[in-house]
Order: sequence, then C-alpha cells, then structure tokens
Amino acid sequence: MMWVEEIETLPRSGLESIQLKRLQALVHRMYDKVAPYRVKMDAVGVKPGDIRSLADLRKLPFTTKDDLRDNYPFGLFATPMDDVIRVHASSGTTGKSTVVGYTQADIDLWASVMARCLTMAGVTKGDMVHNAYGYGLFTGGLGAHYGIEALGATVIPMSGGNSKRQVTIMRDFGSTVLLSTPSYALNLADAMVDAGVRTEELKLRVGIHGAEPWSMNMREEVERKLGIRAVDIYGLSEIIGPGVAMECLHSERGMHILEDNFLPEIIDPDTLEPLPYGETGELVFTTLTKEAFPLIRYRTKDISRLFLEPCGCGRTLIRMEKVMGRTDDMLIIRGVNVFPSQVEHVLMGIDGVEPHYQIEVTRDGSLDVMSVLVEVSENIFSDEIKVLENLTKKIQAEIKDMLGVTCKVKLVEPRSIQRSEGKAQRVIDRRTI
Ligand code: DLL
Repeated sequence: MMWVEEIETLPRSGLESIQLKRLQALVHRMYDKVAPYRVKMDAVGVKPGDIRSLADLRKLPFTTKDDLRDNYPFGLFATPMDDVIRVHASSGTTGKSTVVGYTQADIDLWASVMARCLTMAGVTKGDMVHNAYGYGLFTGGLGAHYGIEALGATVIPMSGGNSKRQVTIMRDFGSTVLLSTPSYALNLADAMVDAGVRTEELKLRVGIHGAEPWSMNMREEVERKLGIRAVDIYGLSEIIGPGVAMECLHSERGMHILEDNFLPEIIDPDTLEPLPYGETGELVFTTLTKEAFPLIRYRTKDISRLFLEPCGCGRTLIRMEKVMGRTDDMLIIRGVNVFPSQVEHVLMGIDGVEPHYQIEVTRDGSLDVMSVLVEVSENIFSDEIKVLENLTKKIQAEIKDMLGVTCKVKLVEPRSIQRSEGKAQRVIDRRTI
C-alpha cells in the first residue's frame, strides 16, 4: 500500500480542505511551542486565529536559513528533546550546518512519503533496491532506506563510495533499482566499464536520482550508459529529506509534490510576493504534518514553477518543474546571469563531450573570467590537435550563443575531473570581492 489513492487523486477542493485544517493546527502549535516563530508572528501582528483560508498563508512570516542558523542547533524544535529520536544535518557552503530533528511519528511519515515516491517510479515489494545515497548525517541514505523497507522491497544499504564493489554487488545481487545522485550514477557507469561489466549483465530497470540539479541531457546520458529509465526525486533536509516531490513514470516534466504534507508556494525572491501557478520563482514550503521540526513558509532558494495540468498517472497532486538552479548558485559573469545547469545543458548536447565538467571563475583585473573544464571521450582526446581545437571552438560558440557569455574552454583528459560520491561540485569561484 503505497499509492494512497484516496489522497493522491482527490479533487482540489478536498485536498485544500485537508491542507487548511492541517495548516491551522500547525500555526497554533508553532505559536505556542516555538518562541522565535511566535516573536516573528507578533512582529507582524498575526495571530493563529487569523488563518481562515489557505490564502491567509501569505500573512505568515517566512522562515529562512538565517533563522535556522540563529537558533542553532535545536532552537526551532517544536517538541521536547525527549521526543526527538533522530537528528540529521546538512553542511552549507558557509558557516554552521543546518540541524533537523524527527520524532518517531516523523520518521514514520518520512518512510511513508518516501515509499509513495518510490511507488511513483514503479518500485514494488519485489524490487532489489541499491541505495547509494550517503548514509550518515545526510538525509539521502537513511531517508530512502526507511522508505524502501516500508514499501517491503529489499534494500541494499550501500551508501556512496567504493564504486568497484558497488558494481559487483549490483550484478551479483541483481539490483533492479538504483538510488544515487545523478553524478554518482555516471561514476558507477564508468566503474562498470572499468570492471568490464555490460549493462545486459545487470537487472537494473530504473534509477531514482536527485539531491543536485541535472539537465535533461544529463538524464539521457545516465539512461544510455546504465540502460535504465532515470527519474528525478527532490527534497531537502529542512522539509524532511528526500520524499518531498517525485517524478512519476508518466510525467513528461515535473515532479508531483506530496502536498498533503508539504504545502508549496512560488514567490518572487525580490518582492517576496506569491506568484501565480505557471510562473517561475523561489520555491517555499510549509510542512503540514511534521512534529519535531515543522517549518512555516521556508524559503528553499530553489528555482522552480508549479503547475496543475493533469498527469497521465491520474494523480491530482500539483507538480513542480525540475529544479535547475538556486537563487544562490547563479553566477554573475560580467553582468550576465549564468546557472551551472545551463552550461551543462549545452555541453551534454555536444558529441564527444563527457558528462563531467567544472566551471571555474576567476578575475582578471576587474573582469570576470569563466573557464569551463570539460572531459572529452578517449577517442577524441587522442585525436589530432585540429579536432580538439574545433571542439573547443564549438563549445565556446554554443555557450556564447545560449548564454551570451564568452568563456574559456579547456578540454581535459578522460577521468581527470574529480568524481563525487554524493553531490558533485560543479563551480569553483576563485574571485575575491
Ligand atoms: O539533498 C535531500 C535528497 C536526498 C533529495 C536524496 C533527493 C535525493 P539537502 O542535502 O538538504 O537534502 O539538499 C537540499 O539539494 O534545496 C536543492 O537545492 C538540491 N536538490 C535536491 N534534490 C534536487 C533535485 C537533499 N532533484 C538541496 N534537483 C535542495 C535539483 C535538488 N536539486
């Protein structure tokens, strides 16, 4: 039972009435139990009783990463520590890590949303699920693990790393489903080639990849190299971990949000005004059902779009578009806004280029210089200089065409860019401001 039909196919009105009831209870609880949030509500003069409709959500103050940092580590927890049975943490690029907590009910909720996500990808209790998300403070490994067990499938708790062994186990145990970051999936594809294992020797059917942005072209690479169908999964520690939204096998684009638990909004990151469905902006979530670490209007910094068009799978849950960037990973190169995922999209559309790249930004005097390091395939690398030169020019021209920035392109040997076991590091910004 992990397709909760009565919830997932509800007409909007039915779903919204569930959301409203849960929201009202949440706001009361947060106001009573979480002092920093009460202070914020008082500052704007909102009382829990003011939330009479879902539209009243906009009256409530946002929560940001700074709020989490200011109350580090446990200051925003809404239950006594005695009731908290697990913590996770994610390390940000700067400063303190973000700490999140779970009660037993939260862990059960997490397992059930994750199991519902797996179901969207066609995973059933008959599957052998190879879980290569990192175990530990990162939410990926353990979050997926409990979901796989709740579904009744068999979990292989691999965690990341030791790719050679992963390939052997995948083959010997007959793994049918792979869970990993998209960059690590490609890493495993390389390891397969090294070990001389062909895709036909594996039983892999579907890959469930998330935790970092990946372009549609990258998806094709993963599908081709592993001989699988690859789908997107989205989540973040603050909201629960993996299991917030998931692409089903019918969705041409976008992921279903489990909005009976996670209420989404899109806002304009500058004016902070909510945007209508269909418009692109910053994704904001309110957790409707969590106990230990609920959040109201948490600004994710992820850029997406919400849309209600019906999906072939029959679910009425709203969908969010693939996250291709964050408000804080946008590079400004000589005044032009550049997202790493746009560079990836260009690269993956060019023959002879491998899906491994890094963007380095430096400053020459007062001028930003963007260099793209990209691996080329073995046969191209050993080809004549002329071929390499032409490829360099082609990449430069296509990036200029698509993004409007001139960049340096450096073709590097196969396997020379550092491989990730979890999230790939795509950008090295060496500018000092
Ligand atoms: O990455 C949770 C997760 C684990 C999701 C495994 C999916 C699979 P954090 O480490 O807190 O949590 O990082 C959350 O990663 O705000 C996004 O910027 C990014 N992210 C997560 N999933 C996707 C995705 C986990 N499918 C942050 N596409 C989020 C693009 C994603 N970015």
